[in-house]
Amino acid sequence: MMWKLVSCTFCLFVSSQLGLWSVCASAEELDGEVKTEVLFKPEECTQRSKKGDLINAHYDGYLAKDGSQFYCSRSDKDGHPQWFVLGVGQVIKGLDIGMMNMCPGEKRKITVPSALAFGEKGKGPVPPNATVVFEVEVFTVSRGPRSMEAFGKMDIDKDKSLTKAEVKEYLKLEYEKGGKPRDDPFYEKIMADIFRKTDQDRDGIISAKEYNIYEHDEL
Ligand SMILES: [Ca+2]
Ligand SMILES: [Ca+2]
Repeated sequence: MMWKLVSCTFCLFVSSQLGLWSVCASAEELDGEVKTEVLFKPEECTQRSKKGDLINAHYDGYLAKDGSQFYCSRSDKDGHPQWFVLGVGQVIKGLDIGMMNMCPGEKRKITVPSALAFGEKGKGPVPPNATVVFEVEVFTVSRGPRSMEAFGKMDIDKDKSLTKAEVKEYLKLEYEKGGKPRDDPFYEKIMADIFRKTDQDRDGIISAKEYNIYEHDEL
C-alpha cells in the first residue's frame, strides 16, 4: 500500500513535469507485482541469470497468509535441485520474473501475487487467490539452451533440429568451460529434464519449432 502511494506520487510528479505517461503506467503496475528480497549474495558473481538460461535451483514454497509450506524441492522429486529454463513458462510466472538476474549461490525470498502464481483456481495444497512466497537458492546458471546462439552451436550437423547427442555435447562443453566437468549420469539427468519439457511430440529430437515456441524470430 505504501509503495502504491509512493509510486503514484512519483508517477504524478513525473507525468506532470515531463509528460511521461508510459512511466506512470509501469510504476502503477508494480503494486501487483513480484517482490524480491535478497537473502544471500555471493561475493563473486560469475554469471547473472537471464531469460533462456538453464537454471539449477532449490525452491521452497509457502502460503503468505499463514506461512505453511506447500512445496519443498529438497524433499519432493527425489530431493535433487530442479532444472528449468528461466523466463519461458516452465515455472510459475512469478518465479520467471523474480529469479532474473540471480548469481549462482544467491538466495532470494520471492513474494508472488496470486495472478502470477496459481491464480483463481489454486493448485493442490494452494487455495484459490493465494499469495505465495518462495525461498529459492540458485546453484548454477548456464547460458542456453533457449538462446538462438546456443541452438546454432548445438546443432552440429546444421539440420535445424537437435538430437540428444548434440545437446549433451553442448552441455559438456559448457560445464568444462566453467571448470566443472561432470560425470555422465549428471548430464543424462539434465537431458531427461530438457527433453521432457521441450520435446513436445516425443520423437526424441528437439525441432527448431519446439525450441522456438516462445519468442525468438531468428529461425
Ligand atoms: Ca542437428
Ligand atoms: Ca520433437
